[in-house]
Amino acid sequence: MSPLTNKGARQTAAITETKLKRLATDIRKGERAALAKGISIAENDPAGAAELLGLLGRPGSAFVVGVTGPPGAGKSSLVDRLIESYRRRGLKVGVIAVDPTSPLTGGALLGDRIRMTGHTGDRNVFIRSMASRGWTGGLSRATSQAIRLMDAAGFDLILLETVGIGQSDIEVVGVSHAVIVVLMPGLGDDIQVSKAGLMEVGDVYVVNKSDLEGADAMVVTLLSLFRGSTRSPPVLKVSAVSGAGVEGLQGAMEAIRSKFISGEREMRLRSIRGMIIETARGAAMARFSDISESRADRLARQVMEGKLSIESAAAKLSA
Ligand SMILES: Nc1nc2c(ncn2[C@@H]2O[C@H](COP(=O)(O)OP(=O)(O)OP(=O)(O)O)[C@@H](O)[C@H]2O)c(=O)[nH]1
Ligand SMILES: [Mg+2]
Repeated sequence: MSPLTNKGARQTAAITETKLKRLATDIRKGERAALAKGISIAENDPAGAAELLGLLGRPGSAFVVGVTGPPGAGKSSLVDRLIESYRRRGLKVGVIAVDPTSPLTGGALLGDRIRMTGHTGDRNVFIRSMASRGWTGGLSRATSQAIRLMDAAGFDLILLETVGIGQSDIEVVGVSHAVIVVLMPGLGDDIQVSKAGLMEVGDVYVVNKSDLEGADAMVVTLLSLFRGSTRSPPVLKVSAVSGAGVEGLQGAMEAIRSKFISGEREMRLRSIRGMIIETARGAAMARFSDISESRADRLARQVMEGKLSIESAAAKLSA
């Protein structure tokens, strides 16, 4: 049974309904400790999270921006810059940094924390790292729920950083209203960029590290890629380190945000659609992880003995 509908398990779980109600009230008041607790529930107790979100009701008005791109492109540094400029405009900013567990990007957790510590004393900035634990389905659901919790807590803008290495990492940003794809000079040929699906998801493309050689060439590569497509998203050159071009990026994002504020249906629908998909994906993955190893062993023996095909065994296992 899906953990999202497992009411029986709820009754025996640690968090009582009274506590969840109090938590929902505190989250709506914007209390940080309550929000942190709510996100932990989203990470560890899918049924509790579903109940909590049910208590919180209709979504608020947070504008959700996904920030994705290859490891080390400068996403966290740029997020840090964006926090600064949105704070100057008086917005309450939430950040979810998804920490990949891939050995390729090991140490990202520490990196994210270090690069965003400038805001630790600011009550209007809430930064949360979520470990992917190599389990994308669960991550998708928890991420999507964390966004809704921050939204309920009154954040105006939520930045969601994910590493765009694989399709599933990129799909996580499908819950956003707008997506910034962060690239950098010398990333290699266009095929590499388009293969990861990054060329489809971005509303704004950033060539970060413009202080380094090769930024112009990267911009030219991107523009030429879009010439063959039906879209022509902005391609901006930025240096998160020097701050050059950050205002331009901010301007491009504000143009998108003002469409969102004026009630652009498509953008809202896209995010809700993404959240439904990610939550369903999470539930499916959770169901899958319940699959018993011993059943798989039994099925393997039947396949070996020629009694069953791999396909029918897989169908039986996932039934
Ligand atoms: N020269 C230069 N270096 C930069 C710039 N922006 C970021 N960096 C450096 O690039 C490295 C990676 O930056 P991060 O912001 O951690 O990149 P990231 O994309 O968040 O990395 P992961 O989360 O690990 O994928 C750090 O050493 C930064 O200091 C830039 O504009 N110019
Ligand atoms: Mg990062």
